Order: sequence, then C-alpha cells, then structure tokens
Amino acid sequence: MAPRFPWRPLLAGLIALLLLGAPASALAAFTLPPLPYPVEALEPAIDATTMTLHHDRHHGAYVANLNAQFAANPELARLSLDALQGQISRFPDAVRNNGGGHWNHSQFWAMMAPAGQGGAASPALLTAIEASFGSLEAMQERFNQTAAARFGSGWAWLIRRADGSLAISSTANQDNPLMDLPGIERGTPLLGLDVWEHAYYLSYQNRRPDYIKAWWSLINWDTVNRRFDDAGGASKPAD
Ligand code: MN3
Repeated sequence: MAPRFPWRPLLAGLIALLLLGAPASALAAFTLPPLPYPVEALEPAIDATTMTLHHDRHHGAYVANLNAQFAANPELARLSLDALQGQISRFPDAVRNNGGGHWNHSQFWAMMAPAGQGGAASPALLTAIEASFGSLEAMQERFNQTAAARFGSGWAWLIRRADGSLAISSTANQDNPLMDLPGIERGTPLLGLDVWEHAYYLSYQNRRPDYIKAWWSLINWDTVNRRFDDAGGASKPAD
C-alpha cells in the first residue's frame, strides 16, 4: 500500500504556523494612516510634493521604525499609541522618537483641512482662549513666537492643562505634551505645528515664520473643538 499523504502532520504544522505566526504579525500593530485629503488639497500653504514626502517617507519611516522596536520591546504590543505617549520614559530613545513621530504626525494631518473647510473655533473654545490669552489673536501671536523660536527641529503646541486652562508650549524633536518626561509641560494637545525643516523647506526654505503664518489658513477647527471637548472643555476636574 502506498504511504498515505501526510495530511495530519501537514494540518498540525499549518495550525502551529497560524498560532505562532498570528501574534508575530499582530506585534507590528502600527500602521500609517492615509491623509484625510488629497496631497494637493492644502496648496498653496503646503505644496503637494512636501505633503507626499512628509506623509509617505517621513511619517512612513516613523511607523516602520517603531514597528521594528517590537522585538526588543514586546510590551509595546499591549499599548495603544495614545497610552504609549504617557509611559514613554520606560522605553529607549528609538521608541520615544518614532512613537512620538507616529503620534505627532497622525494628529497633525487631522488638525488641518483645505483652506475654508476647517470651520471655526467653537464658542466654548473661544471663551477658554480668551480666558487664558485675552484673545484669539493674542493666542496666535504667542503660538507664532513659540514656533519660530524652537531651535532646530520640534513642535509648537496649544494644550489644555489638567485644570482646564490653555497654554502654548514647545517640544524638541518628536516629543509631545503627553510624554512623561522631564522638561515637558504636560497637557492635552489641541493643536500642534511641525516646525521641522522637512515640513516646509521646499516652499519656504529658511522662512519658517511665513510657513507658520500660512498654516493658520489650514486649521481644522472642527477637530480642535472636538479635542477640547473630549479633554473636558473648560470644566475643571472634580476634586
Ligand atoms: Mn514632520
């Protein structure tokens, strides 16, 4: 009798492969989100080539490099991208830089919209801005100064502090206000601006202040309003 085809070991092997293989592939959990608008949608403030390079290559590299850290840092598999930010001090610099880069850029795309399509600041947010800065214009002026003054690469932020007040802050490299690191003012980022040269150099070269000014035409206030409400709005936390 001819030997039977080894279905049983083959099937066992396949099941083992699925069981062992599934967690391995699930480890590489982070994915590059698509832009919420076409690459040319933010022109002329941000050109299509910059958007393509910035999203596909720069943000794409942060995601790929973060996923490459799973083997050395298996606890990454148990954390959402949001939760990772608040525990970043436990991880090596490669996770800090790439995990921050992934979070920052994911928010950045969603905080922008084609000019004229981003709505306006809600009455609740405007009230909070006026309480903390005096006026919307004064907040923008403070933000612009902070973004222009960031030496080298980094981000400028409008944050909601835990007590409901708003503040302008800045972080170096790919750090952000959610990170549990010394020297970072903690808060919920409502608005963030990438002032790395890769974000503006093709159109603006060394004229970072012109990029900052043009960027205000792209604010997705609907997103900012929702982030403010989700963070608790103007209300102070219960004691
Ligand atoms: Mn960038």
